[in-house]
Formats: sequence, structure tokens, C-alpha cells
Amino acid sequence: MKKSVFFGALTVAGLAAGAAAAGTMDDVKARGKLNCGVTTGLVGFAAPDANGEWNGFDVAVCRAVAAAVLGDQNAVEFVPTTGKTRFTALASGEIDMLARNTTWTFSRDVDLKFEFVGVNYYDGQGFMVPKSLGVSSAKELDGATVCIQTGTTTELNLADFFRSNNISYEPVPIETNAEAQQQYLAGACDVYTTDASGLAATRATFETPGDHVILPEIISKEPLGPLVRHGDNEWGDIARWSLNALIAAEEYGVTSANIEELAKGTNNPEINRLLGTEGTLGEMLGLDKEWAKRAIAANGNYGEIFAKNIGENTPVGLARGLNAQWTNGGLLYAPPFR
Ligand SMILES: N[C@@H](CCC(=O)N[C@@H](CS)C(=O)NCC(=O)O)C(=O)O
Repeated sequence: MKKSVFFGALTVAGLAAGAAAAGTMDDVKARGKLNCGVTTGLVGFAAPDANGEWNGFDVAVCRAVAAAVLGDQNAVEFVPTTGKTRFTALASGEIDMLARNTTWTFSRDVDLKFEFVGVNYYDGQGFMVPKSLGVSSAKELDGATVCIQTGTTTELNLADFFRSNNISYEPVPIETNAEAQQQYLAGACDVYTTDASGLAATRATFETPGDHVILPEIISKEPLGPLVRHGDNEWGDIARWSLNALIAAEEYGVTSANIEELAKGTNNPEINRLLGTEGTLGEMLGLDKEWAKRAIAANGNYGEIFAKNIGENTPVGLARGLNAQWTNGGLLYAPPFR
């Protein structure tokens, strides 16, 4: 055990000390499987299909890491977690990483002692209401009942927003998105509030999505990304650079269609370092030369993963917006592979 962990009494108390010790990569290799925490189900982000196979934008991050480390994107045990249980699952060692639309905040880093390895979706909190409510702004929601998932930043932002606008609300606390959807459609609350991406994903599953509107206000910053425990930098590096490999691949035009060809060597040294035909980046991570090639080949580059799971041609229908590459006016910017 290289490092013991102390958790604040009100945060994730009562966990086995030392769960965050280094050696996660060795544990994952010995087990032959990555234990990856995801949601209990959010269409487009993480959800099992009819055969029980998990798919989605967050699931693809788990699969990329499994491909990099274990050579098999299917060597993943997907562990469903709620807003409340996700941090205990990670702190206790039940999961090796969490990829579950989780917002990078100060207290989750510094107090809960987790390391966010990057951002895979820049988001913000929004509100959805039935059209029949006749509301066009969140500021008109005085006195509304609001469905809200517990253990989330959503809860805290909601309180801040209503307080700063001098209006009141009645929370209807809920554990999972499925339950929130059910309660909202049953009229148990006037409003559902969560990350705007989550609202789009939820509305996409409604029988008549057009009966519901997403209000114009985005009341927070929600940088969503994968996280690991503090105290195991080697493992953090693997998760961070696997995500960066997906982002860089899009920037350099490396796709699932051309990766085999490009992996024979190109005249672009950065692509060569990324795909392992030049340099020793894999070795520096404790992996082989083709770690990033496998991570990218698993489900394609960041843009392919976005388009397939949540993009404008899917029912979720999200535009790239802030999640465009920096070369297209967005915030996605992978540091150099050198
Ligand atoms: N980003 C916020 C909210 C995350 C969150 O829990 N979102 C809900 C609604 S989009 C969700 O993922 N639900 C899936 C589930 O219930 O498992 C946070 O990190 O606290």
C-alpha cells in the first residue's frame, strides 16, 4: 500500500483504507477485465441493448481503456451506478474507473480525492417541461415541483438558481434517470432538471418528444469526464491518454476506416507516435506500442463515437457545440503526443 486515503465524514465514509493504493493496472491485468462504473442507463451515453451488451458515448471510453490495457474492448465489467453510489463504488475499489456523465468539481477532486482524467463532454444544466405548462423561461418556475437526482451537482445548482432569482420550488428527489422519467411523465413533478445532454437523451425515449420543451436557460458548467482514484498516477495516465488518443485521432483524421493503413507508417510524425510506429510512448505508459491504435480501433475516434451515439443523426440529436475540436471553434484540445 503506497498511500492511504482519508475521506471527509460527510462524503464517502467507512471505506477500506488503502483502496486507492497504486497498482490498478496490475489488478486489471491480473483480473483480465476492467471494472468500469457507468450509469444505470441513459440512452446514447450508457445503456445495455436487448442482448445485454452495453453501448454508448461513456461506454466507449471504458472500451477504449480496456482495448489499450487488455487488448480487448469487450473485457469490461460494466457496473451500473447511481448519482449517489458512484463515488463509493470508485473509492472502495469496486470499480477501476468511473465513466458516467460525472461533473469535474473542486470538491470531488480535493475532498473526495478523485482524479478527473479529462473531459469527454462539456455540458450545462437545463430544464425540461411539458409544453402544456406554457412556460418559456426557467425564471417563470416559481412554486414548481422539480424532479431531481440525488447526489448530483444538479441538486446544488438548482438551489443556487432559485435562490439567486428569488423564487421557490419543491424538490421531488429521485435516484435514477429511469425513475425521474417515469415520475415526470406521470406528472409527479412539473419540471425535470439535469445536464442538458441528459435531458436530450431522456426526451429522445418519450413517445411524443414534441410535447416537451427544453427551456433556454443553461444554469451551470458541467464538464463531464472519466475519473479514477487519487494515488495511482500510472493508472490515471492510462485513462487520461486513452481519452486523449480518441480526441487526437479525430484531430489528425485517424478513423476506424483508415487506422490499419495509417498504422503502417505515415509522413506525419505525431500520427506515427500515436499509432506506435515511431517513439516509445506505449512503453512509457507501461503498455505496448499499439495501445492507442487499439483504443481508437475499438469504436473509432472521438468524433465517430459522438456521431454514432449522441450526434445529430441519432435520436438524442446533440450538436457538437462546445464539444467540437479546437480547430473548429470548440473546446476539445488533446495535448501533444510526444
Ligand atoms: N453531472 C451531474 C449529474 C449526473 C447525473 O446523475 N445525471 C443523471 C441524469 S442525466 C444520470 O446520469 N442518470 C443516469 C442514472 O440514473 O443512472 C453530476 O455529476 O452530479
